[in-house]
Amino acid sequence: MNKKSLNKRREKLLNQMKDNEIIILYANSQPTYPRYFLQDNNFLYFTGLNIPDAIFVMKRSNGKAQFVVFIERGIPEMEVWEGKKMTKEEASNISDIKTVSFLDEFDRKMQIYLTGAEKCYVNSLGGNLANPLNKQKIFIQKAKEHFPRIAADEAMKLITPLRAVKDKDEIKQLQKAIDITAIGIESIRAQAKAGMMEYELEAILKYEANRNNSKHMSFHPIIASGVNAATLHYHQNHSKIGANDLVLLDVGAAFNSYCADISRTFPVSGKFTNRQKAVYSEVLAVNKAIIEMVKPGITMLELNKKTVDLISDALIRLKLIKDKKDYFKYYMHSVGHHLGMDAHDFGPRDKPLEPGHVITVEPGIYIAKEKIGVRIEDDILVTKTGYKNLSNNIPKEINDLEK
Ligand SMILES: [Mn+2]
Repeated sequence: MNKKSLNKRREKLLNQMKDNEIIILYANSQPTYPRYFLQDNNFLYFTGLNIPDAIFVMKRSNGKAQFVVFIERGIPEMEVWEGKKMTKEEASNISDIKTVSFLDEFDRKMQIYLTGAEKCYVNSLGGNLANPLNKQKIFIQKAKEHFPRIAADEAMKLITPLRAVKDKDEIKQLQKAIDITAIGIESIRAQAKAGMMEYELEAILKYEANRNNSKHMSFHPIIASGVNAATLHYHQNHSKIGANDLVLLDVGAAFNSYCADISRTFPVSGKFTNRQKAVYSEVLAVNKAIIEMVKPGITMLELNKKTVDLISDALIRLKLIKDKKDYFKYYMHSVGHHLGMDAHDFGPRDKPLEPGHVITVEPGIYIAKEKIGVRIEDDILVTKTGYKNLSNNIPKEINDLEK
């Protein structure tokens, strides 16, 4: 991440805050075995630091920002096990934050920040009684005991509008993630054969992603053949692919924490049956019609309403329903979501889309009794005049999918 972007983001964040307000963003913790660390995207977005257990704090007073990032202190005896920790100088250099302190100084230094503060925004404050308290909530509890005047609020309120609008740098990284995913999908289509296990196709995707500069997936890939494609969040990927099956891929590689999210559906035999072709054509027509509608001013809710309308008509043509209101038996999700550092990124559903928003358009029809599930998903950038389909190069026309 370049320093200019990081500073711009922090400045925009500050502009959303009032005097005597603090925002505290926690990095994710180092997980125990198998030690697969993924950073908290809000922390990453404002600091550029991909290290566990750090904390970013920014306070606004007299219109000015005061900020610090706390990092783990390296313990020489642990180095042989864990390697070297990032130093203060390195952290400062990456984040362009001048004040870097060690975590063991957190309580003492926060005393200074909290004195006179009125409100404290924290990430991941959202409530779920089924979960244990996280570090954020424990901090707020303690802060309120010592400083009863302080109110607490969810930081996402301030962050969502910022993260929803992607800058040029972010679009580039998203495009890269999509292009890597395209290589994976192409390779899967070239190698898929009846009799293979779905997880073999998963292996091809992950191999191509890793080979092409993506360290991890955006989310656990869905590789669903036959009837499995009618289970929306099928993730086991453990069935044998049948000779006449359609294979539904809902997959994405991540690049520098930016997530692609693409769905394609193809016949493993290289030839659609008539019925599969009929269903596929209807979904493809909806996919294209909805993409055409994307422009500043329209809302995700409006796009979904139109999708329901178009799919209902299609379902009648396919003789699956007689009454339009029964559409939900074959189309149960909504047409898309914002996309960015999170595969389901932060962005408004009920407010107008703006240039710089990136959304998915992913209509589908799912007919379990016919072992057919079709979803076609593209990643769409909202531009000043309309849209740009970032996944335009990934084949979805019937001619291109048949061999
Ligand atoms: Mn999606």
